[in-house]
Amino acid sequence: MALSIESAQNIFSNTQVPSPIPATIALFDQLSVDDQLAYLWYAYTEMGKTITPAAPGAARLQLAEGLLNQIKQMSKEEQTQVMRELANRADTPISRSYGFFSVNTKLAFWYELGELMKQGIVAPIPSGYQMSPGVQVVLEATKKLDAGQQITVLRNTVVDMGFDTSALGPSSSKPAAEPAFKRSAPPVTSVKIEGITEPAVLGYIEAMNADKFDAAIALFTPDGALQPPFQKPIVGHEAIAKYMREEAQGLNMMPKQGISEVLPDGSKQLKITGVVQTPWFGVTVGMNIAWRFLINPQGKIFFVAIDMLASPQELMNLRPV
Ligand code: 45D
Repeated sequence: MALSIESAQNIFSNTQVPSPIPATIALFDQLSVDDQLAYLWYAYTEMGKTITPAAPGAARLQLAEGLLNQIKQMSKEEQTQVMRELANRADTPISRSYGFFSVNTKLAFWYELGELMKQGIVAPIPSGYQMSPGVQVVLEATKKLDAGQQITVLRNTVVDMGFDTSALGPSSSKPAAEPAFKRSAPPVTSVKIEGITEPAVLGYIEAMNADKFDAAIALFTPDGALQPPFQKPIVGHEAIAKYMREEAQGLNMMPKQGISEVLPDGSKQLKITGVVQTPWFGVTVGMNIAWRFLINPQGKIFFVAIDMLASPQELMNLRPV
């Protein structure tokens, strides 16, 4: 029987527990635009007391410089208006430009805007703003999340902002090459995962920990797919490679343990849990995640899903099927 992505998505479905991350984002989505901006400001500054993102490098900031310079020159009212348009995903020139940014450029843009707000150059919160009770509800929900989940909520809200350019096709201007993140620690070279000996899996982690995306891609079948957290599968070598260059650079992957089962057709399904660190926060934030692999009888990766775990208890949730 040929493998299908639809069936691969369901491997180990009995170990999937609803994540509090989409639930928190759903609460956020119900807020008015001004409340959303206020929530992000309070959540970000509150979080900043314990963890702060690393400053984006000059090369990455340069990609957002045009928009940032325009915003710096605006009046406080105009600045607030631009932020509202971004949060509203409005179809305006600035919101379109932002929509073409890569995930990391979007984060760098807001990082810098946050700095300008702290310096009083950009208005943090609309003048005359009155906080609605809903903001407090989302802030309380956010406090209950662990740090890895909190930064995921922030990241996903930022990624969703700006005009949705996906229907417009690629930007007319050439996409900017994605600057590399500096690695905080030397990559782990020999990967050991309790309960796992599958070469494709060990090779995948080893390659990813060295940003060797071509080596990682070579482990996939040509029709293979990678499903990032809360997203649809990305199918085929070219699409996966593009995604990895944009979003998987500088990650530290520390798988701990896993289970592996051979299926009647000779393919294998494996579930591995562990911790991933993003270059934005380095060793200060660990994200508890699971990888669910489907390996074909020839030892190639047909499918891998990356899931954010609902709680640290899920690190041990490695039941078969
Ligand atoms: O609106 O095996 C202000 C894959 C107020 C690859 C603000 C992976 C106003 C394959 C404060 C200014 C990648 C899938 C906003 C594995 C306002 C693979 C600013 C997994 C917005 C394992 C807010 C990788 C700011 C994972 C500046 C799970 C917010 C990676 C900044 C996860 C937030 C990475 C930042 C995460 C968040 C990174 C920098 C969750 C970064 C989060």
